[in-house]
Amino acid sequence: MSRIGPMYPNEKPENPYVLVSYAGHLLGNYSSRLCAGCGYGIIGHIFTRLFEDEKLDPKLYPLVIGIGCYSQMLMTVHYATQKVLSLHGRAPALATGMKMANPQMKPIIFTGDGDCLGIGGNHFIHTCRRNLDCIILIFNNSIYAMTGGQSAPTTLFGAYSTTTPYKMFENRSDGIKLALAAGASYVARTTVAHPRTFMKYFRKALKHKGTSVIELITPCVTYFGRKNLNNLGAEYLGEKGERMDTAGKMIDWIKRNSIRINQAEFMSEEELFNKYIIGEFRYEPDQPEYSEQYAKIQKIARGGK
Ligand SMILES: Cc1ncc(C[n+]2csc(CCOP(=O)(O)OP(=O)(O)O)c2C)c(N)n1
Ligand code: SF4
Repeated sequence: MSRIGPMYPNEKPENPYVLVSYAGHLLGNYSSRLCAGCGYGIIGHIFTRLFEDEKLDPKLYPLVIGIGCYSQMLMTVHYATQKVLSLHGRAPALATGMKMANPQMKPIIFTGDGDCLGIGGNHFIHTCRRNLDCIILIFNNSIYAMTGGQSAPTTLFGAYSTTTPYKMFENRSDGIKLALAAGASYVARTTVAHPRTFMKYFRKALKHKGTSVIELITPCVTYFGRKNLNNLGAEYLGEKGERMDTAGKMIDWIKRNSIRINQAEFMSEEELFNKYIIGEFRYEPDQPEYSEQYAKIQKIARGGK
């Protein structure tokens, strides 16, 4: 029988990645402290798979983790990963110090939309500006989840949250635009509904020398989904909505609101209102990288030695 659509290599029938997760290694089974249906479960699992398949050296690829619900991915990620938790929003600063102490390293930063674009916005900007060799994974669930669902700089216009009971009225921050303006050399956005795309971007970021920013749109069912309807942003058109109180409804909403970059070019601002543009926005592998430039300056300062 002929098959329509892309062909993928066969998946292994029994998933071997659970056993290399931290919880799997410890307990022999999957365990998580995340809510049922949280997108971080998907992300942690894909990351573990990438870590295992790419045979990453844990000492050269440390995880530098900010503060948020995603910090709980510690149980899901590969048991062998070297993990360091930073202060809220300060993971890029900590990663910069680690990279400069050992330039062979390529820190992988886990950060939330609130952590990265709110509290730690300044650290994010200057890491991108320096083009430090690291991977910044921004998990955007449109909310400050861990502290009870307050609105974040990324909260969509018209969304309900704990601190916007009469709807969000501020403009939202766009992490991709910020990364581009600040100077990161590889910038991409995808969602947990597109796991293969994430794997592709992550592998590209591993080979890239410079700051790679990958934003992942991910569902927080508990604080975002339960408070909002799936016609968010289309309410002004009078469409009836359904409460996004399950992972399925949220993932469906994320898919329907993700517009590929090449499609977005032909859409008006109104059509792109409250949408997520997904794809690769910049790939400049030849931009000078910070630790390499710093080494050259050190050599000059030491009289060429
Ligand atoms: C300097 C500082 N301010 C505030 C907090 C409280 N705080 C901890 S986690 C968090 C929200 C994190 O949100 P986000 O980064 O979006 O991650 P999520 O919980 O949504 O995964 C806040 C405000 C803190 N720990 N430190
Ligand atoms: S509150 Fe939201 S982000 Fe946090 S674990 Fe639950 S679903 Fe995930």
